[in-house]
Amino acid sequence: MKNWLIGLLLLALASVWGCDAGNQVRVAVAGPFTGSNAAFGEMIKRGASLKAKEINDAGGINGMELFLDFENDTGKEKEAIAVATRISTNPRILAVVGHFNSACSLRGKTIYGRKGIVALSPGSTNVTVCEGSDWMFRNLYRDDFQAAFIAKYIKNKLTDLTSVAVFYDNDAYGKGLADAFLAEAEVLGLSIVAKESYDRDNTDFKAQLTSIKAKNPDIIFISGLYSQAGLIVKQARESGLTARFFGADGVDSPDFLEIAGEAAEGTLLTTPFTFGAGGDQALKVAEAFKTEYGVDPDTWAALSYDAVGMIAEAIEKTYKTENSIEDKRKAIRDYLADIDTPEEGYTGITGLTYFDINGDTVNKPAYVKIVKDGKFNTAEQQMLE
Ligand code: ABU
Repeated sequence: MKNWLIGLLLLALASVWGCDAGNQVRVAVAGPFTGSNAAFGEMIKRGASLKAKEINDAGGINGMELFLDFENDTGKEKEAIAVATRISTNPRILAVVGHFNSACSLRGKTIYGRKGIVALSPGSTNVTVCEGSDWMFRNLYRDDFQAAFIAKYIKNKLTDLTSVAVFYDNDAYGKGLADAFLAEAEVLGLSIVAKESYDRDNTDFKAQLTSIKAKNPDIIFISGLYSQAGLIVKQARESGLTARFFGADGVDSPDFLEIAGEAAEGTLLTTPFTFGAGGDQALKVAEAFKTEYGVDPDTWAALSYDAVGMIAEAIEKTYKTENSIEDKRKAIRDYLADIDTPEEGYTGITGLTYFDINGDTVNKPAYVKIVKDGKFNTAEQQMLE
């Protein structure tokens, strides 16, 4: 038989099985594996891989190997479109864990919806990521919740800091979070004395910091990602700014500490997860992660670990060899959409995940961390009630 004919036959079989010839089921993991937020991508890759390894060591999913296809969106919208197209047209891929950046998830949303494949994000927090699609899910809070939380924390827990500057990344995440923060700040009567923005590719923030310094804020809310936030706090201290810094989950990466150095001290930030709050199972996974990779896992490794676990459970419960790839993908979607009460929730190391009608997770709390002695610590004052 001619080679091209054999190839075509194999592709047709893969399309029916939703797996490759080696008794595998395939799930894509899409994230920024290179580029300016690659530290997130590395943790996502490791957390996802650890869960897949555990599943495979325990016999796989109904005897099939779980194979992860890592797809690098570089954290950029254009690349996310290419990645989403490649994934959704690959007849061997059953579902997606990703994307991480909200702007990338928003770009993938239409493509995944059109092709009927689930994307479960372990990191995108922009409010609109899941809205208007049956195929988008996430296992962490949204930015309307996160922004209101930060505004209330400043108002109620940092009572000696009364004037606030907002410095935001001009993308779907940074701007969306800053807008939601400003709306809540107005409700609470917080005094906003400055508002500045930057683009992701910036490395010099001195012009905006000079404007902010002129308004003499007590605290600066940075609504953006760790790589720029690290430079911002460093350059702020070099410019003589003495204000406290508050970041959100985009700052929650060990690389923030590396980039900012001593200037990071005292920075507060919100996060959807801390290993301290995760209980024994989370600590066991943290230990296994450190043994495997030689470093501690971060929040994104944990959420990715859980996202892979959730998708694997959905495959386990719904997979039928004889189904078409479209039906296999749809069955995964229907299974996840049915996880809509605490009783039906998926218990992972980051807590209980269940979805509302949009595919959003609404029950998970925010925690506050503070940088002390060059490390992230759980802040003494939390606001879990
Ligand atoms: N939520 C952390 C930053 C990633 C994003 O939502 O764009």
